Amino acid sequence: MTHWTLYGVPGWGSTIAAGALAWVGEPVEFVDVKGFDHPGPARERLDKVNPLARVPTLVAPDGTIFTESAAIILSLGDRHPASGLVPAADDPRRAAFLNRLMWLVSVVYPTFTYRDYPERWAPLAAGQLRDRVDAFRQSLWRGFDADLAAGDWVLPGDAPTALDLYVGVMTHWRPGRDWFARETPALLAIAERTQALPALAPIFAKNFQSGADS
Ligand SMILES: N[C@@H](CCC(=O)N[C@@H](CS)C(=O)NCC(=O)O)C(=O)O
Repeated sequence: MTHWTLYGVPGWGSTIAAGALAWVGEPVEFVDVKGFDHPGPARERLDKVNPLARVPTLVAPDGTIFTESAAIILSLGDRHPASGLVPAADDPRRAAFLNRLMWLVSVVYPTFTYRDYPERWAPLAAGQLRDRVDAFRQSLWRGFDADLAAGDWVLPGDAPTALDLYVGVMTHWRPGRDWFARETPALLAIAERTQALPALAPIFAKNFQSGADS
């Protein structure tokens, strides 16, 4: 096998992996597992590769299975050090990159796990869980926006990194583009710059046709 295989759903977290693969120029076969979050054929298909049943799930040409977006980003960065996806070890932006990447996947991302399926976690208080997690996530995005230095990208300097890709994708999710435009305009401007990058524009166009936002 010479290509990567990405299991995902248009507009979901697999878009981060699809964007990173396009950024570094790796060929990929996309397997659409829409509906995997409920019992059925898509779930059975994904379970065979990733029993955690999450997207992105990415299978490397050597058969290695990635089930975490940050691992995908860092691994593609290792394979393509000149791509700019991940700042190199001696880049002064490296520490801030790692810190923000870990924050995105360990603090922001789980809010979707709990908010999108509140009945799994709090069947007797699903509405309350939804409201609290929505408010928490909004506070996270506001804090991120307030921390941004003036500039075109999340990190200082002229070049985008994978952090901009996360922002580009995640600002399509709740609380939605209108909220980001109103409350965190600097983040939204980064998202718009990112989705106009020539390597990424086709990925964003494919994943966020109307109705793909979650
Ligand atoms: N930590 C994982 C999170 C992946 C994740 O939660 N993906 C969501 C879709 S965007 C998912 O698969 N949700 C289904 C579920 O929680 O059942 C990552 O960074 O890749």
